[in-house]
Amino acid sequence: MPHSQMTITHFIIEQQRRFGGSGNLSMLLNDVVTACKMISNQVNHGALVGALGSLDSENVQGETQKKLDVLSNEYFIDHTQYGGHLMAMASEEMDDIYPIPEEFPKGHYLLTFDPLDGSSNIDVNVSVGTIFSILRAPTGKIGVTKEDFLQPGTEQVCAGYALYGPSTMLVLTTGQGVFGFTLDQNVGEFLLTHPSMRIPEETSEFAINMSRSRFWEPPVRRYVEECVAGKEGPRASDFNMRWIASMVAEVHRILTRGGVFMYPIDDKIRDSGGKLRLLYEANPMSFIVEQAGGMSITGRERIMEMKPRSLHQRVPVILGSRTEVQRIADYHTES
Ligand code: P6P
Repeated sequence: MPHSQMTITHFIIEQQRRFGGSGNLSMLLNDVVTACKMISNQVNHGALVGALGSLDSENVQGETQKKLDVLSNEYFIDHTQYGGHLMAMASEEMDDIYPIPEEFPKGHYLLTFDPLDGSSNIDVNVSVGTIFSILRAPTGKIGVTKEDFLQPGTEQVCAGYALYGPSTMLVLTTGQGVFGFTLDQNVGEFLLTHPSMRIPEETSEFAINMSRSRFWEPPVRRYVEECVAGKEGPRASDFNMRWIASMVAEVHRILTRGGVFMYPIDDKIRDSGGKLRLLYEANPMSFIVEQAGGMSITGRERIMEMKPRSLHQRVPVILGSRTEVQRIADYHTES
């Protein structure tokens, strides 16, 4: 079957046959894909289904929850808890882990996810996304605890995101490259449209929230100022800037045309460790970026090698085109 018409279901089964596997991961992934389709449907209907706006509740991050945040979280639970492939899941929207209920069979995996990342954009109709990561569940023990989720990013079995933009796309890796699928709304299937995505090593585009510049550490300030100085500056080249305030959209742009995304540590968020969460934002995106030939660091270390200390731990994130991220790492070392 020509690649352009290969469904994600067909692709997942092919990957399973090529790299071995019992089929549990394939079936779990298919359940995740269904959850993303359900979220896409809600997001695409926006105000038509009364799902926009905020609730008067806050999530564990202390952020006001959007109706779609809660709905998306419920879709993930409803479509993945019954299949028998998971022992538990963890979400940005839930304080504690969610062990699979007694009435359902248990499986070999743990699932972490941010069901609707960038949801502050939802009411202004700007792209948002879902991020997910699959880890191996512990063996040889009864039950599952938070500690079982605290695995370094290098232990991830699979990572992916759905981007609800002009088209809905799903991008994933199982450690053998990065593959992109576009949702054919008429068929209701994701079709393989971007086999083997690679991040260009060089770039002239950076993404950072410039309104925080007064809080930045010297290496970040130096890097951004040199980019802004353009042809007349030390880089002797002009740079472009983007900031969508939706990590999934930023990462997808970088996967497509290169770039650097930075949410570094700064004086204002130093006490909380950063802005983005390690388990269900930084680690899955780092797995994808590294598999596409890019680099993902905190500024001082490789994100995927960090040993998580807590379920909702926040970390600084600097990721994207290898040459530029390496330059930023060098500036941190020099300072
Ligand atoms: P700021 C969205 O809330 C998010 O977690 C990421 O998707 C995004 O990159 C970042 O925060 C935006 O942060 O401070 O610009 O609103």
